[in-house]
Amino acid sequence: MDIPADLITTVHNANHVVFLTGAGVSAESGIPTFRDALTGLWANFDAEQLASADAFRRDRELVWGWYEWRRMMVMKAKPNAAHRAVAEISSEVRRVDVITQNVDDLHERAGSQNVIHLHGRLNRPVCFACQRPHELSPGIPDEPEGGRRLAPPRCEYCGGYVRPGVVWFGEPLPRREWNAAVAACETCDVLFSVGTSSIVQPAASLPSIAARHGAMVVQVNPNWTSLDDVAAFNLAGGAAVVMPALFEAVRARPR
Ligand code: BV8
Ligand code: ZN
Repeated sequence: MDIPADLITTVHNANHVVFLTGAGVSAESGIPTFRDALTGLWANFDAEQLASADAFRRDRELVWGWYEWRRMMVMKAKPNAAHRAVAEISSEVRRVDVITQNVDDLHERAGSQNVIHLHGRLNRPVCFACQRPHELSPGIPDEPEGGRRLAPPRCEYCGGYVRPGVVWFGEPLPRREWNAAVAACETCDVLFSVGTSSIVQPAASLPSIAARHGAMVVQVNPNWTSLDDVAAFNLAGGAAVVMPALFEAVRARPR
């Protein structure tokens, strides 16, 4: 994959790089992208119908089953070359922030530190009633095959139902994570938007915030998104191919 020379120079000279990632960065780990994660029982739902508090109130076993199925897939998956390249580039750039919309832990397992999770995490469930964290039993419980309903656990403090620790549609993003993401975008030299359809707000507004503060915006996505018009470079390829190629090119530059 050819990386434009002036992009390599910009990254090589950058003091602060931000990676904003979406489901596409985990695609090559075998995790279906957000809009593809609807198979089996869920084939006739659209994501926004399942990823909401109303859906959980309407049918908590359907929703809990969907998230447990996704969590099992993540536990069985491995970080791919894109996650690893994002982690490794930290040794070449003074400051790197990883801001993810993903609810998996593949960036952490690839070695990235202090990952900012805008939309929560699959492995951090909380009580729907009192919001206290709930400890999941370790290991991969029996495989809820794609499409099984599962009864969510009960909160040990108040008896409420446990819900996935993710931000659902219509719910506000966690304030600390959102503020940290905006602050990083206001001072970075380069923002890479990797594997996101750039549809979900307010996450999709981050690249424009970075561009308004003078950052170069680079998109990595095999498909067109509305960000194509904002990005200085559109690297049309899979993240697991493009990101390692970028990292190699930057590392090959003499210091
Ligand atoms: C809020 C956690 C307010 C759950 C998620 C109308 C206009 C504008 C906004 C709205 C509107 N109506 C409603 C809204 C707001 C709404 C929204 O944005 N809706 C969208 C659908 C228009 N947003 C919200 O509700 C947010 N909250 O606004 O609150 C508020 C304020 C105060 C008080 C109360 C309320 C909350 C949004 C968070 C929702 N939760 N996730 C879960 O995961 O189940 S979002 C969900 O979508 C995932 O996090 C996912 O990451 C995210 C975005 O999807 P992508 O990551 O982009 O994944 P997708 O499948 O879409 O795309 C994959 C991309 O990868 C594709 O482009 C593909 O080409 C590419 N790709 C594929 N393979 C590869 C690849 N790229 C690289 N390499 C590859 N190999
Ligand atoms: Zn509780």
